[in-house]
Amino acid sequence: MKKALITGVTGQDGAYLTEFLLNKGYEVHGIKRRSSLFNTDRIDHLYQDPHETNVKFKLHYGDLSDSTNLIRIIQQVQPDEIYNLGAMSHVKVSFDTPEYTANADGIGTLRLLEAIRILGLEKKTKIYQASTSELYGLVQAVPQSETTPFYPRSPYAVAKLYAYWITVNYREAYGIYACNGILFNHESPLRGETFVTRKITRAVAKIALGLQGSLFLGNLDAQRDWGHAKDYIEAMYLILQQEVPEDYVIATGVTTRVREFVRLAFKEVGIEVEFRGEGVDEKGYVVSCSHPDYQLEIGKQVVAVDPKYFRPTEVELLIGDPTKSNTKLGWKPKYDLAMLVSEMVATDVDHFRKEKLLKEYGYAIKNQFE
Ligand code: NDP
Ligand code: GDR
Repeated sequence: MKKALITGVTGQDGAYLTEFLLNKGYEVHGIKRRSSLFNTDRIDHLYQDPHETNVKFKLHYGDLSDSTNLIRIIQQVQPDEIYNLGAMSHVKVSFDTPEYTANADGIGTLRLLEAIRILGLEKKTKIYQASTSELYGLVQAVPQSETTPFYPRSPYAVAKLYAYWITVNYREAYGIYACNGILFNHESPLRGETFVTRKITRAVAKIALGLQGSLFLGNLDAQRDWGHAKDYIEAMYLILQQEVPEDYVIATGVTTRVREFVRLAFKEVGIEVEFRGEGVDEKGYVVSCSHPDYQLEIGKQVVAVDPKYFRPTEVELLIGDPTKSNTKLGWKPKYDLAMLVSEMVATDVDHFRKEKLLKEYGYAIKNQFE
């Protein structure tokens, strides 16, 4: 039975990958951070009581900033595959916490690679590094492929650039099976609430149900190549099953503006939104409302720009070229953008419909930070 160790197991991708590997018969070990509140919501349905026999999913406390901890866990587990998904993954927040981001996202990867060396596991343990389309940053050429030059535009992307190259270097220097998956944006109902897609689908649900007035966003012009996380974690697995370790772009090859994602999401609940104005004055207005359950007034403003969400340096256009992963890995996404938006909106509507019921029957709900 193969053993996998996943850092970032409590995140969006960690949750989907854990389920996927358990279904493949793996024993899965995850590293979770200590937190003052429970942080295992996304993997609770996979939890197995450690007191039982034949437990296939085990959690270890740890942190990418602590090499003693990483060495100890890897020594105990002796994994066949490590998936390094742990990271401070929010681009905007990385401008506020640049040093921490460099430590966790950059040096954290080095710590794992060094642990493999220190423990003499170079020939046993394969490692997947969660690289990112943010490496391309300021547009050099499109679509972006494995050979497009990098030009990172945030402390997050610069930290991930270090992680990318240290992975390549340890592969070349020590013969470790170490690979980068250069993944373009991927989303799902499990996406963190402050990334733009989930922020939009949550707001659409709340606005339709009368729980929120307007949605405030930053750059509506940014273009992203959005896929579904379920498809992308399969690519991670495939990358570690090849004969020769290599780096791969994982993307759909289709790009969409933030503004269009907003329009599509509102359309899912029968609300047509039209954008008028320019720059910070651009706003989205309801032009029709056909769903019997949602009574939004025509002309109501539901979207506005708040410059506080602008980034000091922005990545304007991402569109990936997945030719290599399509041909070499045989990887093809099953979801398109329409299916992704539909699933995300439906899940959030369902969630907030329940919250509304609780609220109407006298249960006080505290609003979350957005
Ligand atoms: P999430 O933000 O959902 O999850 C990040 C995970 O990393 C969480 O489990 C988090 O723990 C954990 N983590 C954060 N800091 C540390 C630390 N110091 N030590 C150990 N664990 C830590 O990210 P995604 O699942 O979306 O992404 C997975 C990886 O892929 C990340 O590395 C991200 O940068 C990268 N990536 C993501 C893309 C995307 O579109 N989703 C695209 C390309 C790359 P906690 O739950 O406690 O916060
Ligand atoms: P990104 O994702 O920065 O691409 O990084 P995010 O969803 O945060 O932003 C996408 C684009 O939308 C614009 N935007 C806003 N973004 C947020 N978060 N909130 C807003 O209100 C808002 N308004 C407009 C952004 O400016 C940006 O252009 C994600 C993360 O998962 C990274 O970890 C990963 O490496 C990359 O995707 C690929």
